[in-house]
Amino acid sequence: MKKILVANRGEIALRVMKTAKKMGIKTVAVFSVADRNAPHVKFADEAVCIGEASSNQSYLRGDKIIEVCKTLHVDAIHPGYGFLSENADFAELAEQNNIIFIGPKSKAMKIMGSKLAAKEAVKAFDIPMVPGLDEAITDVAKAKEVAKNIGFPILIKASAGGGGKGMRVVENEAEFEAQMNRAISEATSAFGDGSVFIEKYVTSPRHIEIQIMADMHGNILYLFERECSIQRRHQKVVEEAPSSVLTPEIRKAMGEAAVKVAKSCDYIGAGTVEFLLDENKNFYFLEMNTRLQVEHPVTEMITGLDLVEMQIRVARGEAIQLKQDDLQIIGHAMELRVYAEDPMNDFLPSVGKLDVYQLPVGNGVRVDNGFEQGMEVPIYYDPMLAKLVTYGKNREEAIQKMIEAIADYHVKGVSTTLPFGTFVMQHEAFTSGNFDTNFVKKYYDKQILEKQAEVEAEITAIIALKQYLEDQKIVRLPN
Ligand code: MV4
Repeated sequence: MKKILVANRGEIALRVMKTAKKMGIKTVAVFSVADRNAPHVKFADEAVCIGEASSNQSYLRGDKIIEVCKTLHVDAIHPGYGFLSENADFAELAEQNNIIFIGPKSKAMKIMGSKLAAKEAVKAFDIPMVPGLDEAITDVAKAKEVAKNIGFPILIKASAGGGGKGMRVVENEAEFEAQMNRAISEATSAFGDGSVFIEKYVTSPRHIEIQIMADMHGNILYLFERECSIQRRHQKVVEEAPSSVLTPEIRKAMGEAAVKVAKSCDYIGAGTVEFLLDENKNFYFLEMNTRLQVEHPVTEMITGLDLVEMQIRVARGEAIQLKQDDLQIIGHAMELRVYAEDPMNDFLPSVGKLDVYQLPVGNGVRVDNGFEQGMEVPIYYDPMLAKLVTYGKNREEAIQKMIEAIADYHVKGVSTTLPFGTFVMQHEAFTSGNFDTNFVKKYYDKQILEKQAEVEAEITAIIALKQYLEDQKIVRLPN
């Protein structure tokens, strides 16, 4: 494998190219007209413009990307996350053109892209699942009966869904039909597939996912968990590894269940198996994401592994040399997604120019970044600027480093989720580890950030005054 095309943009395109470069592999960037001067374009050995700004005309144009691969003699495509990363047809198209798709086979992508197909595939593997009906609702009366037997509240989910789309909570029998029809119409318009099914609604779960890595020789490892409960409307904001609630026994059970999920679809490469954990620490398989995830750095920090390097090696056909017992968790890692969004204004995208953009540096601080000072934040794509990752010997140290790194991260020109990160890191429910997926809804209020800003301004003023007085002393010394 001599040349890799990265079919993505922003921080993840850079992240992938850095590892390729380290491995002595040439890189090709593709870009839209909005990204002409983007860092991923400058970093790559070669770069090709593939279309207009909108994703539909650029980063989602699988046909154009394959053409670039053929013209530039590209050996493999890394899709990153989002865009074409979970598109089975694109993976197939690449293979048909003798280009390696760095990811699983399209068959695995197709199975896991459908929640109902995924449930069907794992059935034979004894994986714990939320009580429910594992087939699409066709008969409303029958579905109602099932819901009554499970007990309300129940959740109606879209089979093709993701990110909470087509999901509806039903509190009682009277609401059932109306909510079901909403879920069906939402799923139809969002995914072109109106299949929905029923599950018992777990009201205060933690969202914990297991990273797995599989090769073509039957080796499958689990690289432990990531805690992803701190999210806002299905958008993750803070992730960490390990989770503060898993015992070694539950970790092993979840890890082994994740490996079985991977086995059930002949998985190859990096994948993530999502679970819900209820108050009694029962875990349930939700779905599998067939890509490298945004939050993979926290796993890299606690395992010392480079997941992109492993993906590339596996895609080249190499066998994973590590055994499960070789792996251990060392330390604790925390990640904050730095979005160009305004936490004071309902997290609306905050576009504009990065008049000031200075990253924190230091021991245990990693920033996976895709922007530079002076750049405009384009309106066309996901507004994530960077991922701020900290690492410490324990959770307290990782949190403390995050608070300091946020203070050392200077952005002017757009609003960001950095102050929101400080709020999370200082909240008692977060520091104590006593939180679930309702954390943001339950505790966040923009007035808290307003207060936080006031306190910070006071502290800054006090520090400035102290410094001023110190300086006065120095000036006076010669007298
Ligand atoms: C659930 C659930 C409660 N009970 N399933 C949300 C997106 C999709 N990946 C699955 N999701 C959920 N499924 C049952 N049976 C609660 C959620 C959920 C959630 C899951 C993970 C992270 C954040 C979440 C926020 C709200 C709801």
